[in-house]
Amino acid sequence: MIKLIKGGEVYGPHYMGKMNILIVSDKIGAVKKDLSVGDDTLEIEVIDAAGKYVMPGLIDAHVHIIGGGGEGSFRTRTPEIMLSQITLGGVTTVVGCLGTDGTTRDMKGLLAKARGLEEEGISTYIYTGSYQVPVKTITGSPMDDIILIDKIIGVGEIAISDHRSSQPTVEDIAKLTAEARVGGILSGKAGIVNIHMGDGERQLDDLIEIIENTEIPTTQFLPTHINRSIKLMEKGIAYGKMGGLMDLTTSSDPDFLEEDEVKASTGLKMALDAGVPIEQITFSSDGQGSMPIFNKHREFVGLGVGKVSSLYREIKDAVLIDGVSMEDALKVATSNPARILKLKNKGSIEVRRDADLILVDQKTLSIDTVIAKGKVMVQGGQAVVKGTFEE
Ligand code: FWO
Ligand code: ZN
Repeated sequence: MIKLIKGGEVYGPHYMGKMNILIVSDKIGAVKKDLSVGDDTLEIEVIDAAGKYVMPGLIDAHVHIIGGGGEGSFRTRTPEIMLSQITLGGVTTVVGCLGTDGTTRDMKGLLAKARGLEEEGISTYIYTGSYQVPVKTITGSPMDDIILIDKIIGVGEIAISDHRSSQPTVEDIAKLTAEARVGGILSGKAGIVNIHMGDGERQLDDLIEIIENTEIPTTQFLPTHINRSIKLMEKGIAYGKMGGLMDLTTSSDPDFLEEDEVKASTGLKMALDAGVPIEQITFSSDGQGSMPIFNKHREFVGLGVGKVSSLYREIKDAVLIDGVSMEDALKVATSNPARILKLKNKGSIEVRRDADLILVDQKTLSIDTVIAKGKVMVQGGQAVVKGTFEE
């Protein structure tokens, strides 16, 4: 019920120095240098954070929580995610989505899984839709889905510039984005449109055309997989410098690394060095999404599966390998997605925010403890809370 995290060095994600954190139920109750609780009859669980960094629990803004894939026919449909695959990666909030297959995977199943994961202890949201336009929804309208269904915060992942997209016109994209935007405005949500970027030549042109020719702001789009090729990474940086948001995918299966794919941690460094403001950059894992490889004739040749654990791995690599500051590396999966997706109680270590925290070893940066909504889910690097069917 009450926990005191003592002696940790806090990145909230801004560096706050040594602070003690009081957790009351599922919320952060206090963050203070010297924090002692007067009444010693109170049952307080003390967690020793000496030698640890304390950070906000990670937000993974693109996870195929009921599985995805199928691009190599039925046997390649990827498996649904289990709770500890999320928590062991330091992730305490996920946004679930559908992908290529919007037929055998549907919105009701996605919503049920999101509710299931919420019951198991983490925080979940979902995008309505899949790759396809018209958008496959629950109520029949993207706007109504966003207004009426609490967990739905936007539309996605809508595929463009990809041989698997439904080939939407610029007008199609503008109209669905207008629906998402007004749905968000009427429900206090982001109404974000998560755009799947393929490796086609048109790249971000459709989004740029909409931003230049309509009243829709750049912040309405969250284009992902920007680092899937060096060409798109460079275009993404130009898009970032005109104010666009850019989401880098952290899952890259070493066996199936596309020949010109840019590692997310490297892409982050490239974008920062090119002058893209850190606030416009996010990471997401594409967990349980398929990582299909097609040859130049667009024939399927192989398939990997995204992993949520890659999210923190790329944050760690950004710090240890690419020389990105800890604050900037953390922002891409904490305060930036929280702000962009309007997840009001998420993304930073502040009083009254949800008690989503991770403790990592200061020497190795490996994850030791994960707390979600005030409950210890991982301790000593082991999952102490498992999903319903995890042994
Ligand atoms: C990317 C999800 C892709 C699914 O282009 O979009 O296929 O439905 O599970 N994955 N299609 C992976 C690249 C970014 C490497 C998805 C996938
Ligand atoms: Zn995708």
